[in-house]
Amino acid sequence: MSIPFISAEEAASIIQNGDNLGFSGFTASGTPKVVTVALAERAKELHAKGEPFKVNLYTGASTNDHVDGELARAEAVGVRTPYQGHPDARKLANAQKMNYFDAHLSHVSQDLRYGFYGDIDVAVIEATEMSPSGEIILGAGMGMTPTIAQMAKKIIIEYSSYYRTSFRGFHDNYVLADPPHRREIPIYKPNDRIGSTVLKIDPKKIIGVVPSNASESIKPFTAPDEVTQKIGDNVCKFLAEQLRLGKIPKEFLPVQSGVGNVANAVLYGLGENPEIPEFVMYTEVIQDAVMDLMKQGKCKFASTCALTFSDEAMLDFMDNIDFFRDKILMRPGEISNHPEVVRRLGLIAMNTALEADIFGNVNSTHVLGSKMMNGIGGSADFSRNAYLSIFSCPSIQKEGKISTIVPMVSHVDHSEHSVKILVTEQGVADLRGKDPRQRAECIIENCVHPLYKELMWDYLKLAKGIGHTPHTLKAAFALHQAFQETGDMLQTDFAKYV
Ligand code: 0RQ
Repeated sequence: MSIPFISAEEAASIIQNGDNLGFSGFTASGTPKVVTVALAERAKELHAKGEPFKVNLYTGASTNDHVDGELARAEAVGVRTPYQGHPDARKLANAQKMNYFDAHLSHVSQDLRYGFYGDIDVAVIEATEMSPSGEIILGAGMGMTPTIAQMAKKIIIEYSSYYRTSFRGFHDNYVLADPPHRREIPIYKPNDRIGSTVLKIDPKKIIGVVPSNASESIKPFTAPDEVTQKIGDNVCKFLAEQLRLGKIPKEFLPVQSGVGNVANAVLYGLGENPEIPEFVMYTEVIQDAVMDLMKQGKCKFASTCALTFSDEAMLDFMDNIDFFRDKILMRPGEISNHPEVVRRLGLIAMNTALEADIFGNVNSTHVLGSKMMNGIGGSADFSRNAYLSIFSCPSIQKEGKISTIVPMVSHVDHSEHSVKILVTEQGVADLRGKDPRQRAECIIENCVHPLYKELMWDYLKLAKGIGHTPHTLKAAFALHQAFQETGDMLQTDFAKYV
């Protein structure tokens, strides 16, 4: 059967108000780039005529300006899940103009298949190769694509000519059977392939193919500054020490790393530290640093859900694609982040906190308890199940007006039970085997910025002797309140609470 080429506008015209849409990709990589722009235009035209038009977006993780940016600016988003990182989408979520709910990335595919969120009316999937029988080679990110392709009633393919070399062989398409029929996931080493290189789609569901030539538009990360460099050094020194002590096996363990500048600095640090042996990764995103580490021979293999390379690094990747063919496997987020595999492989998981409290609870998502930043992403999929879970952040933000270490976090994403090691540029707090009071002393001593140390000790004195986890509730958010009232946490006055 022949599948017609259609324009982005024609594709957008089949999407109805209230539809549930599933998009390919993970982070910006592999997401649609042209149909969503036409859809945002359509929404604006309908809104101008006074007609309602909103769609519900189900994606692998964050997207790009072509998806979250365009549709947020058109105020055309109803429900949105699971992770977004675009300033315009964030604005909409915080203004309560879209129904954003945050979810663990490993959960969303199965929750969709369980029927928790209804049907997928239309899927938009980026392909780099395609056969008339519906066999697809995906692009630089997998996300939830195998599940949405299976569930969608109608499918639009964005056929990308941007990828000038074949991506065949990088993907591991696999959909889990659902309970009560699920079996173990047969991944025993990060490079075990369990699925198919091609995604098979029922061609009867494909309503058209839209040509696209857009890049992922990912900017390179800024080079590590003094603070991120110090955090990276602290993590690497700690891991080297754990190896020496035999608390990490001498072969080392697979590494998972979040996104951002700190994550990049840690990875470069691993590359430079002669005590860290060659390693492999089992992770959800790989960024530019991993490409460099592969070229140096330090990182031997990476299982990931996406290649979140800057445009510049992606061109380099395509020029050297044969070098990377046996070193990278892309899997659906449900598999790259699956707790079963994370626990079995024994990952060293490294993720980022917005704030942490002196007892080891971590907030990765909400500023001052209510303003959504990006979402939990895959951080909890990994940290709860890792061999060793490390959280890091700078000890202060906004020129010292914010301490990222506080008496009580204003929102909890990772509880004290999932956080084994906390790292700032000040040092490392090893929380393993410590009771809450001991954890508080360890964190204040090692991680809190000198500007805030005395305040933290004052809080602990105020709460002394109160129960197992010493808190005095009237003062637990004193730093946050001082920031809201004066714009500076250093204005906290615990004398008020005595
Ligand atoms: O503000 O943007 O105005 O400069 O927050 O902070 O230090 O630049 O950190 O970019 O690495 O992001 C947790 C958000 C960190 C990210 C988070 C302000 C700060 C700055 C950003 P500006 P930084 P990063 C893999 C795993 C959750 C998901 C996850 C994240 C801005 O890492 O989304 O880990 N993680 N997924 O000034 C007020 C505080 C603050 C604060 C920072 N305590 N209070 N503002 N800021 N701390 C990815 C996926 O799952 C796909």
